[in-house]
Order: sequence, then structure tokens, then C-alpha cells
Amino acid sequence: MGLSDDVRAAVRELSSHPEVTIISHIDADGISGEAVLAQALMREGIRVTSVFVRQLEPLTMGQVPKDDSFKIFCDLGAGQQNLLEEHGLSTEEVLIIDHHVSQDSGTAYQQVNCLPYGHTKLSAAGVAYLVARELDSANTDLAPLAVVGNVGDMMAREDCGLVGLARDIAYEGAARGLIEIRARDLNCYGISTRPLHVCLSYNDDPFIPGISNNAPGAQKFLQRLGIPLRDPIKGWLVWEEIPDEDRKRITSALAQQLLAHGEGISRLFAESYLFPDEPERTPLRNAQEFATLLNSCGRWSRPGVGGSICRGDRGIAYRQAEHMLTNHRAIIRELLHYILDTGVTELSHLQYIHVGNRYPDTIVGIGAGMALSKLNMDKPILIMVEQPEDPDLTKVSMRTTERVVGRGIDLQQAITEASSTLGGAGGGHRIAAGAFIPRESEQEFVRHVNELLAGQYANAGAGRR
Ligand SMILES: [Mn+2]
Repeated sequence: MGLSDDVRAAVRELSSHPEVTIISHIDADGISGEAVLAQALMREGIRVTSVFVRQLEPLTMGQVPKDDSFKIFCDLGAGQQNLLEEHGLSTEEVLIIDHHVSQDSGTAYQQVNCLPYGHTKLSAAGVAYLVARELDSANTDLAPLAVVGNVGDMMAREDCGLVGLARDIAYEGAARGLIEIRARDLNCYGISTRPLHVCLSYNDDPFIPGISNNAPGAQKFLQRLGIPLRDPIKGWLVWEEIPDEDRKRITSALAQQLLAHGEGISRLFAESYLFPDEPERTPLRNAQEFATLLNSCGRWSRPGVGGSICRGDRGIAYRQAEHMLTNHRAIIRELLHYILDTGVTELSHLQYIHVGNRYPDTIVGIGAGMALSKLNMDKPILIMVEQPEDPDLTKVSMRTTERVVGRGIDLQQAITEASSTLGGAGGGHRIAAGAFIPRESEQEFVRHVNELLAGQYANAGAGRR
């Protein structure tokens, strides 16, 4: 048995249900995964209703309808099978499409999960695409959405590009002319919407002295190279529009800049995924920015707007999403200034701040990540925020840099261990992780994470010797 057997089994199952409810996650992966599944099923004449949840927990289970429809859980469910069981869902009415660690409940729910087969860099939207393609090979037109989900879930981050099955999906989209894959492109966010010098200055992976966090510095650097930065009609040019030759000159000059500072250049380049059919200079133009657009819909509790965009709405839904994106960025900027103005408390191996109830818990991690590049980048940042629904709980987010991860730091490990010791729960990745902890344990938690990070450094040092 392999993943493709599970995909085929799922398709056999789906074909026998006239009515399906999809329960999906509110982030870019969940929104794009839902759109892939819903469109593929509707093309088969299956009626589809969708529900989005922030996370699957006892409170949100109430949103799962108790009716005769078949239930597909997308980007969630694998780790919450006990909740499905408690909700009274039988094995005949559930399919889980997920890429998270599976927690068996005793009830053997049908799953298509890439993780047990060792596909660690495929998101739920990627798995959903495999199912859609098995339903009908014409569904390969949904490949761009699967790429958005994969990129939105950071599947391209570590390797500066998608790998394995996720990369195959991108190439299928490219074969249909729906995706332009640029190998060894600039590893930079905002290649379709940000003026080039601003785009360069926002980039801190890799951190380039004199350019990262320094828009005037980036502008001077480009002017010295003689790169035209403005077009008389369009105004500031974006990276995507810069001619091939000039792009090569810029990346090689950036490489020299990094080498001159004794830094490696491997992270300067990344594969990028552009959508040539989308309007120029919009966040719809590439996978990273498209994912941000969907994330901002989800974070402002309008995942359905993101879903409409995934289905091709470029009218009302797109305008609403643009508005949310602007708002999203303004609040994150405000949070960034709040962190920098208030200042963080430094411990030996981390720096932390508590923002009370001033900001929504869905954006504090992003804001902390941005603040980090203006703080001591060698120490991971930990940010705490009150939980509006539950005053006894505190949401914690942590962020660090690739460089610190390379030295042996694993935030996911530290935060999961520290939170479980104190009766909370956490998860995430080496570079970014989060947890919910009891409010009264905040100080103890911070101290514990600090100790665990110290231990990780010590172990990594011992390993190198
Ligand atoms: Mn996901």
C-alpha cells in the first residue's frame, strides 16, 4: 500500500456520495485545498457545502453539521480523530485529507495522508490535488491552487523551492501553461507587487548588510548598478518586470555583497512560481503573494472570500480581499512598531514580549517575525497574547532565522515540550512554532523554553566536536 492506493480508495469512496461537506482550515493551505476539492467534486455533479474552522477543537466541532452528507476533513482531522469519534461520526461518513501527524482514536477513519509515506513537504492542498487528479485528469488545471497551498504552508522554504510530489504538481501546472517556473530566481517576497528596492530591503533570508531593512541603501545599490528602477508610465518597477539580463546582474552583485561579508549565497536563490494568466502587479501573480492574500482572508474571518478568489472571482471577492490585505498589513505594521517601541525582555537564549489583548492572536507570529529582523537576530523571539475566547489561555508564538536553525535550534521541539509540561499544547516547525498555555504559567513557560534552547545549543555544540 502506498499513497497512490489511498488516493484511489478515496476516489472510489467519493464517487458514491451525492452530497459532501468539506471542513477545512482557515489558512492558505486549507482555503486552497478546499477550493481544489470542491471544484473537482462539483465537476462530478456532487453537491458540496464547505465550512472553515480556525482549528478543530470541541468548540468548533459544533460547526460540523449532523446530517447525511459525507464529511471531508481537509488540512485537519488526522490529529483530532478522537473529536470526530466524540462527535458521533462513523467511519462510513468520513474522509480525512491531511498532512499532519495522525492520532488514532480506535475508530479507523479513512485517510489520505502523505506524512506516513514520508512525504514531509506536501501540504493538504497538494494531497487534495492528488485526489482531484485521480477523479479526472482534466483537474490538473487546479495545479496553481495546490502550489499556493504548498507555498503558503512553507513547503518551499527550507529548500528554496518545492520538492518531491509538490514540485511534480508545479510542473504539471507548467505543462498546461498555467504556471511559469523560474529556477534560481531571487529568494525574495513581493516580486510582483513591491517596488524592487523595497522588495530587496524587506528580505532578510539571507540578511544582506546595507540592503536588508534599508530601502534607501537598496535603492543606491541598484542605482550604482545602473538598473532602471522606474518606468515613465508604470512607475516603480517590480522584480518580475526587470529584464532577464538585469536580474542576473542584480543577483550576482548581491552574491558578491554576501561573499564580501563572509556569508554563504545558497539562500539567495529560490525557485519561484508565477501565474502568467493573472493580472500584472497583483498579489495573484505568484504563489507566495497569492498565499498571503488567502491568509489575510482567513485571519480576518472571511475564508469564504478567499475561496471565491480560488474559484476565479476577480470582482467583488477580490476587492474585499485586497481591502483585507491592506488592513492586515497596516495592523501588522502597527504591531511591529509596538514591539520595537515597547522593547523586548532578553533572557540568555531568547527575547520575549507580552502584547496583552492589543492584537489578534492570528497575526502576532507574523509581527514577531518581522520585528526579529530589527532586533537581535541571534535570539529567537517569543510573543504572548491573550486569548479573547478564553481568558485562562495565552497564545504563544515563536520565530527565529534559518541561520539560528542551522546552529541546532528547533523551536517546535522546545515549545512542544515546555507547553506539554505545563498542561498546554504546541506545534509547528523548527523556524516558527506556537502553543497555547495556561495563563498562570506564562513566566514559568518562558523560563522553561529558555532552558530548553540553551540545551539545544549545548547539544549542537557537543555534536559538532
Ligand atoms: Mn496545511
